[in-house]
Amino acid sequence: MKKLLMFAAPVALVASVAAFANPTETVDARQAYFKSLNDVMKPMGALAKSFDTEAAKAEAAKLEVLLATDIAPLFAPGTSDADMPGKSRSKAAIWQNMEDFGAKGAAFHQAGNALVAAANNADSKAFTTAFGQMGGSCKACHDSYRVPR
Ligand code: ASC
Repeated sequence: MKKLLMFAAPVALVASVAAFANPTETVDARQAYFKSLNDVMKPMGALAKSFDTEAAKAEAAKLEVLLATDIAPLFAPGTSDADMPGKSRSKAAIWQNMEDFGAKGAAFHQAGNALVAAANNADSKAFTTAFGQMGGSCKACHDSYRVPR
């Protein structure tokens, strides 16, 4: 649990996630969070190919909120695929490898922060590089810890 807190942003939490009433609510909130992340990553992918400063800044502002969200409560114990088959796609391996999971979360934050900074600096080259790192950090976690469809 302690390591999972590495997901938390070092600054004040803008949009902290409350504790959830039950495992179903937890998984629903988790899936909504990652859907929001995907909703930002899609336009950012387009911007990584064809940069536009204002659009990049607008997406970066959304990403910043997501990065400032403490997602530890979204990975409450009892919400793995083994606990909730057909509902959860989070492998039980997460809770057995919390240190590595936290390290992957930290890499995700580092890449995300670089992406936000590149957008705000109107640095298209850095933006493209950071977008690649960000996608890599998503994939690394999925490869180890997400049940394939
Ligand atoms: C995305 C998204 C992911 C990652 C992953 C990168 O935009 O929704 O899950 O990038 O595809 O490999």
